[in-house]
Amino acid sequence: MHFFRMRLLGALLLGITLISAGSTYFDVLAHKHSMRSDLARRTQWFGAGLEPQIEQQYATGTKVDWGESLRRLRQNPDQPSVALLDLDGKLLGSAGDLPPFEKKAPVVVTQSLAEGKEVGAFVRTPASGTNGTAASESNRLFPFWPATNLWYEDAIPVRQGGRLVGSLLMTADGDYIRAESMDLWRRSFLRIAAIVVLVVVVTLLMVRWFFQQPVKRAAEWLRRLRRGEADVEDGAHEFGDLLPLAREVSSLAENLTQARVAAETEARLRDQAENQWTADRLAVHVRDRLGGGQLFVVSNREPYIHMRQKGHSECIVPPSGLVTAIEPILLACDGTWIAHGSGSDDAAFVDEFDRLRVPPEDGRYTLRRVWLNAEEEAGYYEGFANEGLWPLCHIAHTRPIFRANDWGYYQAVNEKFAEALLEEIRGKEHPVIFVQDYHFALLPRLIKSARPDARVAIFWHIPWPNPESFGICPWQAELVDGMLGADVLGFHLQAHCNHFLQTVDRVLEARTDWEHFTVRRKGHVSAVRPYPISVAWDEREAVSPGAGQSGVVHGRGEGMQFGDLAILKKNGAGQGSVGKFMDLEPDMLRSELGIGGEQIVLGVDRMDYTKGIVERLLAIELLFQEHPHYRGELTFIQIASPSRTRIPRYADLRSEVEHTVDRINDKFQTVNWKPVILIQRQCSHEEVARFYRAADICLVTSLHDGMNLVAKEYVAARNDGDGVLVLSKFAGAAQELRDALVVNPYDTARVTEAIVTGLSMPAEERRLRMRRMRHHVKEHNVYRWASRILADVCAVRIEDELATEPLSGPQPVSGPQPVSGPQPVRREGPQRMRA
Ligand code: ADQ
Repeated sequence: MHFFRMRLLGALLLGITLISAGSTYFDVLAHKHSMRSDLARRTQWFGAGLEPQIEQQYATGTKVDWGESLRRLRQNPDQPSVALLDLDGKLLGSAGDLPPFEKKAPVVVTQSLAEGKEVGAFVRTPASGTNGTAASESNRLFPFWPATNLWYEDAIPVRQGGRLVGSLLMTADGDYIRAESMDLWRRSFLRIAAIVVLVVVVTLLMVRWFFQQPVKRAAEWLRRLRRGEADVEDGAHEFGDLLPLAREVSSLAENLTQARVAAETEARLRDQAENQWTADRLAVHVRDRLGGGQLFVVSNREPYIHMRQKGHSECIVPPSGLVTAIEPILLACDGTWIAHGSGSDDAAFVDEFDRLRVPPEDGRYTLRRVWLNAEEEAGYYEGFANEGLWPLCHIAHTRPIFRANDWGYYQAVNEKFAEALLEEIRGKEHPVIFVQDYHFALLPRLIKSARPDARVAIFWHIPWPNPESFGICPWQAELVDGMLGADVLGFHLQAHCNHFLQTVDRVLEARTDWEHFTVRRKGHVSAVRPYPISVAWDEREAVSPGAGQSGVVHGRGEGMQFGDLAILKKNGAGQGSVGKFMDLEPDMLRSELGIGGEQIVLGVDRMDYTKGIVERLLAIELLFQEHPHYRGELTFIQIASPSRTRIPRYADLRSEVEHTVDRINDKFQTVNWKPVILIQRQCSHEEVARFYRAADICLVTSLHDGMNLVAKEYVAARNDGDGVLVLSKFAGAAQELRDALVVNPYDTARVTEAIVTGLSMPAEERRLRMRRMRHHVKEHNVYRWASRILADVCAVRIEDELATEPLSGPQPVSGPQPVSGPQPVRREGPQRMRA
């Protein structure tokens, strides 16, 4: 820094001095020139006035005392000195001080006589003392230069009757010109010195304020960051005005922090020989498996939604488990995510191919938006998917509605997505395609028929019912055939895989292999496997149900499914910021909500009839009825985000829930206590996490659920090792979280009993159960889920299949291999096949 300052100062001094000296030099030159012209002009005028009078005196023919005559004519001592010389240069007379020229006439005189016209010039003579002031002045400044005097000499030829008779010489002292020039230099020097000092001081201060101090602070921050003592977010303001640099360095630092956390995690995992998956490990794993291939994800919901709100655009991240699991892979492999562009401002952010790079602040993979009109959305999404397939697959006693019109839209939208996907994979060799959920049952077949070289997986996020139930669907054969276009079909549970194979057996001409859990149809083999989904596990041991990205809003949109709920609150906690909320005391939450009771029972769901919200409320009502000592002591909080509000069944559910809550509150509430608090909105990650940490019991009473992420999120959030989970036996999660209090949600008395058991459970048992559940969720997190399904689809031997196509007649069964994960339950008896 010292060296930098010295160089800066040197450059400033040199630059300012050179510029100022140069400009002063030209000023002085101009001034000198004007003074010289002025002196010459004055002398010439004076001579021009004298010349006629001299010639007049010559004309008289009398002898004239030229010395006396010139003294008379000169009158004023300030006027130039004057001399008259004859044709030989001999002095005839003079007035005033003259430069010494006894031996030789001045050059101007000789020249004027030779040419017969007036001649003037500046001359220097050795300092004579006649004009000592200016000469000594210059000597003082430049003592090594010989002292001289400056004169202006002007010679005018004198004629008598046209004949040249002599020369009139005028000499003017010019030393004052040099003195004034010197004075100008001296004043300029002082001015230059003042400017230099001022500029240097200002520059040094600016360097100090705007550069040196921010750099010093930033360096200190980087040092602390390196030692792990500072946060990445602190960095931006340490840089002061060097903001663009701050952004780059902050993102570099963030990457470094992540790399360090990943390295530490890996080291710890190696040390503990644990089988824990992280986002980084998943990214590396999938990149290896993909080789040169590219990954394409298709889902109805997009990972970034642009919404127009209050006149400005906002980017929302739905913090779904899907985004958490899939995004690290796309970030690492630069793949493409194809989804419905559902945001009100989505169109404003895409290029001419409907693509944009995301995350918005650091585009690392492509989001391709597919546009749907209102009829398509109503028919495909609300109609066929959510009024038809959703109740069809959930045994929750809501009648599925199948309309031919909706089916038409469902087919059309699947074709639309297939077209978009085919456009994206054009020219790409062996692309890997990962299709999400029941919105796209037809997509795998559509893709595979056009691009047999593509590897396709589909994951079905909801249950697959038994074949009798599925048989209600008039288009069951088309749906199952569409799905069998995939190489890998994933469900949460083995039971769902079994149901799917049974359905295939019933509805299609296909060969099912119950030993390897594969289906061969039209020469193509599909593997059917369970991949129980999970939640992200943050190494800092906080809940992180969604991936965090700075600069965007983390939330979920109204009516979204599978964690697709819109939280329109800024600064949602990413994985890095969760820690800040861990300090918030449950007591604070109680006082914020005005909760009178000591204990909290919690429910978190989309407002969906499959989640058993009314059944849960009935159990709470029974609790207060049968166990009055909980009145005033316990509060039940239900967070229910509005979902699919345009569908009548959902509107009915909402009013049923509200009436039930009102009834319970009317029955039991007191002045200081409200038994049930119903929060009907979407909450941010950190809000949900706070509720999870404050709840003594989390109630998950789904009537039927593929997995249920709330159960796992609750466990992941309880980094204090406490809390009790009451879990429906009809939720997929019950297969894994054996230490929950498992209940039948239809059995109200048993649910109430489980709540009482949970509330009175000894702390030791609570902690033991929670420890076991946390261990399971940690090891079976969402990264492991994604790694398994993608590893399996990448391992599919497409080449073998392509080589043997087209097939005719029944073929021997051989599944794609190798396929990881637990082997399916083997059925007793001979292998069942259906040709
Ligand atoms: P869903 O039925 O939508 O998805 P579920 O597993 O119940 O999903 O998870 C719901 C998610 O939404 C959780 O992440 C939860 O935190 C969040 N959530 C719920 N209410 C919220 C609120 N008010 N505010 C903020 N967040 C809220 C489908 C299947 C499930 C399966 C998932 C994943 O129905 O069985 O587990 O997909 O495959």
